[in-house]
Amino acid sequence: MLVGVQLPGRTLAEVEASLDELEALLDTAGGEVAERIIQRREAPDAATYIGRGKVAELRDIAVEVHADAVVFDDELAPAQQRTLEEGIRQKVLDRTIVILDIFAQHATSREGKAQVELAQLGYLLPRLRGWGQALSRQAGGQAAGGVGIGGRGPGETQLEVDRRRIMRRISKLKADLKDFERVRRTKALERERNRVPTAALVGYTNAGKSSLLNRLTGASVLVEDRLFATLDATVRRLDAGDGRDVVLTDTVGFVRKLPHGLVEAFKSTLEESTRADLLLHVVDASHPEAEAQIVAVREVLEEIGADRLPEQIVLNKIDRADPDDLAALARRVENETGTSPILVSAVTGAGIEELTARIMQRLPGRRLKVRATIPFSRHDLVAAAHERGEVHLEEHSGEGTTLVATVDEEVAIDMRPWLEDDPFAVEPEPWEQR
Ligand SMILES: Nc1nc2c(ncn2[C@@H]2O[C@H](COP(=O)(O)OP(=O)(O)OP(=O)(O)O)[C@@H](O)[C@H]2O)c(=O)[nH]1
Ligand SMILES: [Mg+2]
Repeated sequence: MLVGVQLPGRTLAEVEASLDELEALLDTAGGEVAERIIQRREAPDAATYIGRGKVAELRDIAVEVHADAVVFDDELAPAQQRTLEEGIRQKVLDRTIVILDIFAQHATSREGKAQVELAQLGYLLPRLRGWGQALSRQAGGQAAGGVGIGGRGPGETQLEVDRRRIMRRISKLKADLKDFERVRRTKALERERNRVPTAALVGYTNAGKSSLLNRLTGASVLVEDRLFATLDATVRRLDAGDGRDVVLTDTVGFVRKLPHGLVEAFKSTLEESTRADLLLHVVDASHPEAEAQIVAVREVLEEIGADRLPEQIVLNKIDRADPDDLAALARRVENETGTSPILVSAVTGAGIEELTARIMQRLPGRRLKVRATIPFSRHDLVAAAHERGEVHLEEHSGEGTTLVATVDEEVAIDMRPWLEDDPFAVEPEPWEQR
């Protein structure tokens, strides 16, 4: 049974859309929805979130529809969850635990698993108190009755042991994640040194990021009509056919009310996108909530410090979007960002060439080390080397100007006829072998 609360400033449609999404999340996690309840409130109730009167009502409805869990659309405070569980006499869950559960099911890499476990333990720790307090309350009663011994009830002792064990585990996970991060940093530095421009696919979960990566690079990343199919970062080379070298990354999708603990835990994976030269913000243009999803994605980008990067909106799934809605969406995006969105379908391949062209157009070129003797008739290339590169050595002779320089790739391409060796030969990068 799903429960949403409509607070002032939120329309019923917004609450319904959020519950639709919670239903999709639940479906992905392996649950089935029997009933949904929406309660209007001026503010969440501190003790019960939905209000005391509503709790008894929920208990009756839960029995009636045979619900074995009641799922709230917002993260509940630990005390609220406990009070609700006592009042409804059913398992009480919230959006956060459902998302954590999906992440736990989908994590495959060691890093992904460690990240999810860290977020889960962070969620669990303040909620341990629940049964611990109930038990120590009993023991406390005994102690107050004059027994003296056992003032620390067994519940509390056990709770302390559990808590300490969890804290140790959290420290271990954090240390492990630091190691993973170091490896990731090294790889990123390597790319930086080689100046390979990178575009990162970002966007709402299920928008089609992995499908686009596959389309653009011939990769075979798992694509599924499930939320959070991708949890790990994948890096692939994009061949635009002009000899330039560009890298594309795919990573975990975002969702509204993404638990903060998860963002924290996944920070290093998510930061993969903050190092990109261009964000390809993929949007499911056939989704009725497309614009709200754009906003939600930007909120997470801001949280990870990626909101200042150049952004290219990619409206995907145009094969199943309503043409009028699509045109209106594209217009609004263009007005707001000042850049026209690219319209594509990862399934039919429509618009993919335009997308590749736009990526190449908006990415800075690679820099290459060149050695060449340029004839005087092409002195413009020497000037370009100064303007768009660094000249290490310049000598004039009867033949022309001999240069050793590090220049933008386009300049190197123009110099091709006079280059002494081939700076375009590219060794496969170690990170490509993943
Ligand atoms: N009709 C249509 N379906 C698409 C298109 N692109 C992707 N899909 C479908 O949308 C679903 C999600 O695609 P993914 O590529 O896994 O999406 P994602 O953004 O990587 O999702 P997560 O990794 O779960 O965040 C799959 O069922 C795809 O087949 C498209 O252009 N048209
Ligand atoms: Mg994916």
